[in-house]
Parts: sequence; structure tokens; C-alpha cells
Amino acid sequence: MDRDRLASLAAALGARKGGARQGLLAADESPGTIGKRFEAAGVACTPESRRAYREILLRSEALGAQISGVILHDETIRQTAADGESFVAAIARAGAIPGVKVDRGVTPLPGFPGESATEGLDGLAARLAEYRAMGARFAKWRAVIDVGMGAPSDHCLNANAQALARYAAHCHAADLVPIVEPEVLMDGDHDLAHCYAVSKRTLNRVFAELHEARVFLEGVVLKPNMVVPGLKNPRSAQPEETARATLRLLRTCVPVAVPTIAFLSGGQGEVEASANLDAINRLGPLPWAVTFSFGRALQESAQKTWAGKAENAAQAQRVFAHRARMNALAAAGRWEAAFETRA
Ligand code: 5MM
Repeated sequence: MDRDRLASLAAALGARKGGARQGLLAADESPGTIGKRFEAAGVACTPESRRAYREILLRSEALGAQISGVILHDETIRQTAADGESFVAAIARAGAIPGVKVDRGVTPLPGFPGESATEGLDGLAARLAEYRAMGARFAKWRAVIDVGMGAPSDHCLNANAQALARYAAHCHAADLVPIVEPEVLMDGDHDLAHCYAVSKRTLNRVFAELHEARVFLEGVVLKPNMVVPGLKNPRSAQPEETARATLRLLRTCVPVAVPTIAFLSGGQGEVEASANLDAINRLGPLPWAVTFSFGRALQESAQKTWAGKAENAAQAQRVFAHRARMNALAAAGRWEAAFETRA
């Protein structure tokens, strides 16, 4: 393990650039997940349509500018652009860093209805070595924490936190930066205070396990949820309220040794996610780089604009680049709602 290299890569994923801050594109949707999104846009989901869509994102001017790194799916890391260039090479040529999702998805926890644990530790060391040889420089593992009656249980938090810590240690042994993603879901009718309480229990367990597993925190990127009410809660939160609660959570639970915190968007709207990220950064200076690792909140409009038609690709790329610019400004606390209309 080269600690200096890991630490400088974890910091590079949230580096400042040109008065803004870079962040990550999460483009690692499994075929099932992206299939649902394609269906909503009226697009058939095939290996070729997924490849064509991802080429739009990966050949965007935003890569290397606002986008520091891309989280790929196993399928995509093996694919090429239409001209034959591998996606890994295209990302690196643009000045961004390729990474890959290495978990194998969630499985129900027997005896704990509605709760799950993420799998993928079996054979992980060999898979990480293969991805490293293919050009990946970081990895991602997502734990899913559902909020409900009696959930999350301590058993669920312990199982997921321990898996995240074991995964992170394996990544370092393979010379990869681990993105540690414990996602407290927005589904449900819980309020902001409840999201705060569950997120605090979750992060405290995760950092306890990372500590137990002797994980080198300077070489880790944390990918948490923001503190927001559930989607079915009648009361929404203003960005300032979300920002104050989220920052209180981070200050309480996240050691300053962690260089970069890159939020997931979790079902927030595109502009909502930018406004919230901006509000958090406006409460700075912060001891970590606080940026984005959005999937939906970077891609939603671009996907709809594309709608599976090659003639829409250039416009979809412009829409995607706009969202990347908005989020890079938000990650520096310099986003304004008025910028949204000047695309
Ligand atoms: C992009 O989606 C990722 C993979 O999801 P599945 O394995 O369920 O298909 C997901 O982990 C994503 O990286 C995070 O949830 C962040 O994405 P959002 O859309 O929440 O910003």
C-alpha cells in the first residue's frame, strides 16, 4: 500500500479547480436500475443502449473540468466508445480518474423484514486486482440503510458497517481508494430529525468499524446522504435547514483525517441537490473537501434529453455539462439559482 498515493488520490477527487470544486459522476447503475430510468424515458435497455448513453457522458467536456472521477459499472469498464477507444482510456485522456463499483448488491437480512446487507466480499481481492490492472484507481461499495418501524436495527448497521470496513481495507491492499457509501434512504415519511438520528447511528458504526479494521482514513472518500426529510414527509426542508443539520452530522461523526466527502443525491431533484450542496459549503470553511458524487442529480435531464436518439446526443451532452458546472460551483459555495437559467 502506497499511503501517499492513496491520500493524494482521495484528495484529488474533491480538488478545487478554477474557483469551483470538482466532484464525481456516479454512472454505475446496474442494468436493473438504469433499465427503470430508461423505461421512464422510453428507451429500450440493452448493452448497446447503455454503452451509447454512457459514451455521451464519458465524452463530455465536463470530464477533467468539473468531473474529477467516474464510478463505472463492471459492464462499462469493459466497454469502448464507438471509435474503439476504451472508456477507461477516454476518462483518463480527459484528465479524470476511472473507478468502479465493486459491491454485488443487496440481499435481504433474514429475520429483519425490509432490511438488507450488501454482498461482494467473496473473491473481492482478485476482482480488485483485475480492476486495478484495467486502469481503475478507486472503487465504490454502497450499503443501503432503510428507515422504518424499528429500522435500522443494530444488526443491520453492524453487518453493513463491517462489510464496508472490510471492503475498504481490501481496496487499500490493492492500491485503490475506497469510496465508502452508507446510504440512509430517503424513502419513507420520517422527518429531518429522524434522518439525522439514523444517519448519526450509521456513521458512528461505520467509523468504529473502519477504526477496528485499521483503515487508513486519509486514503478514503466518504459518500454519505445529506440530512433531509423522507420523500413522503409532508414537510420539506429549506437548503439552510438541510445544510445546518448535515454539517452538524459531519462534525459529530466524520474525522478530519478523511480528505473528501462526496454526497449522493438519493432522490433529490437536480436543482434541489445543487442548492443543498451549495448551502452546506456556504457554512464553511470546512475541514474536508465537501463535494458531489451524484447519479440521478447529474443525469436526469441529460437522460430525458437524449431519449435514446443519436440526434439528441450533443444537446444531452450540453445539459449534462451544465449540471456538472452547477454542482462544481455548489461544491465551492458559489452556486446561485439565477445561474440555472443561463445554460
Ligand atoms: C448510480 O447508481 C448507483 C448504483 O445503484 P444500483 O447498484 O442500485 O444500480 C448508486 O450506488 C449511486 O452511486 C448512489 O446511490 C448515488 O446515486 P444518486 O442517484 O443517489 O445520486
